[in-house]
Amino acid sequence: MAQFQQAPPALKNQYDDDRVLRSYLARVLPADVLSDVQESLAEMGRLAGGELHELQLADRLNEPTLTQWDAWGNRIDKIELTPLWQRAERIAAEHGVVATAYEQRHGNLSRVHQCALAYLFTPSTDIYSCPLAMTDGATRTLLNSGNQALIDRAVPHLITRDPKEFWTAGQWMTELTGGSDVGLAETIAKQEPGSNTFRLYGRKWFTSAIASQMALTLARPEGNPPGGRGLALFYLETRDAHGRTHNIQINRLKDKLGTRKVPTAELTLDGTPAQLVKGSTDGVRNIAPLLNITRLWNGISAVALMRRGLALSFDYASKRVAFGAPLSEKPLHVDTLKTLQAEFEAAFHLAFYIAELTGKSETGEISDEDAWLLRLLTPIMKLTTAKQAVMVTSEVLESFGGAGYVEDTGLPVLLRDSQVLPIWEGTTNVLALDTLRALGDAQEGMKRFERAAMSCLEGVTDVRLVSVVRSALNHAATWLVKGEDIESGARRFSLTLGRTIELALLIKHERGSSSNRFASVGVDVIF
Ligand code: MFK
Repeated sequence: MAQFQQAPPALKNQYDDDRVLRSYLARVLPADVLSDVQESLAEMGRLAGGELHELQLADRLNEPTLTQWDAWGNRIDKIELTPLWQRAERIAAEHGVVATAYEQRHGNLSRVHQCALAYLFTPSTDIYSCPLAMTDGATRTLLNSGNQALIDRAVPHLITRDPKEFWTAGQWMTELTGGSDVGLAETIAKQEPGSNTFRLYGRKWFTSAIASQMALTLARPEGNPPGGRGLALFYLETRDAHGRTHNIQINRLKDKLGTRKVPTAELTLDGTPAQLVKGSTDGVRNIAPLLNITRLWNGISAVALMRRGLALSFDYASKRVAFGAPLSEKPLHVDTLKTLQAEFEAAFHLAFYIAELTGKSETGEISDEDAWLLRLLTPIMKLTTAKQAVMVTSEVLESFGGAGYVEDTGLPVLLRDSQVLPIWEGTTNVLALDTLRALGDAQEGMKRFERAAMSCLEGVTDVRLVSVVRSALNHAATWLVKGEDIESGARRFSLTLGRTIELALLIKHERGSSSNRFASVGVDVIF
């Protein structure tokens, strides 16, 4: 008896196949820069759609392990990464997924190039973007600190393309007392007499990617006052030349809903040697550059996971026949996918706009107004794209019917991994409050935001598009003027700003490029 066989979804070269990324790069990169970066992106797209994706499916059931004791009773706290992650680390180093931003072959556009690499790399590596994000953030933080000894010691490792020399960095902030409220941290730093070295004592409760060679962490030098200002930013190396930890006990790995390849640990620091990075106070302020870079990675990862889900779903729609025709010929199915595609495209343009502004900020080519906008839009982008990723990946699973709910299709991990995006690096509510702070004077800040959004529409003649943006801006501004219970409305307000600027950027892109396939869909579904 002939048996029905269902062809599974397949991936092509993930760069060649990505109309959104390609049309964006064609708009923002000068022709010579585009031609220079294309080979690296096509190669990453080939890996992501081929070798890495196959390895990801084969690696599905593997997880990192912690071995606390050796056979002879010695404490070793050894972490073993899965084969996918071991390969991902090598590829990340060789292809400069962090380094590209710092080599600056293309000035401020190097950040866009690097984010495009990260976007292609992320969805085939089960969130290897986590250690890379922290590595990138630590590099930026050390460079900004001006601490030349630490820069000379660590940065060459963080941005090398040689896998043997490559280090990743951890970011240890969260303690039992404070996840979001970092200022409550209890870790104490005791200075060694007659030395610049401190010893750290405390518990870190949620330390991602514990296999890193170094970490930036917060601790309170003895005698400092409570709160974030009394904390200081410290640099530490996790192990000695023999692989022994520097007085760090790894108590256990977290049993998480998703990001299961990420070895996230609970730690006890019991006299861990550490160096001050910048002054002996204001740790929260001094670690902020790291937060802003990892929030950018959060957004890039959000759009990358959306894109992966949609690439698989669009491919499957052409293969899956039901009720007499492929799903790609069913108007309701196509409408559903287009709606998701519009969400993804809007999120994509906001995330990459932050990459553009970050690049300008890093090379000192940013205007005061754009620096203000970067500070405001970073939390807005993070919170908006993270919510979109959870929604889109959930819908992607549904677009496969029951297959989307079955583990060995490799689909459920998309939703599980997306669910971390609104949580880590600041929850939606924490970032909404940060948005209010970054806005500054609310009325004046809103006017500046309006100017930024409306400048995207210059030359747009479609009154319907312009009026949708204008009415969303008026809605937000009117709510601010009322001044009622600002804090309780902060999430709705921030999401309104996020979706408004996304729409404005989507329109700007469609006006500036040859492709306008989804513009009209975008307006309908974004509002
Ligand atoms: C896929 C890739 C994603 C990456 C994966 C990485 C995995 C790592 C997982 C994690 O580590 S998750 C844990 C992440 N934790 C957070 O993101 C903390 C969330 N909480 C906040 O962001 C709070 O708003 C904050 C801790 C900053 C509040 O702390 P405080 O002690 O109340 O500080 P305060 O007074 O708000 O800010 C202190 C200074 O920092 C102020 O400047 P001044 O001293 O000049 O007044 C702030 O303006 C400044 N500041 C705070 N956030 C800033 C910032 N400056 C610039 N940018 C920011 N984002």
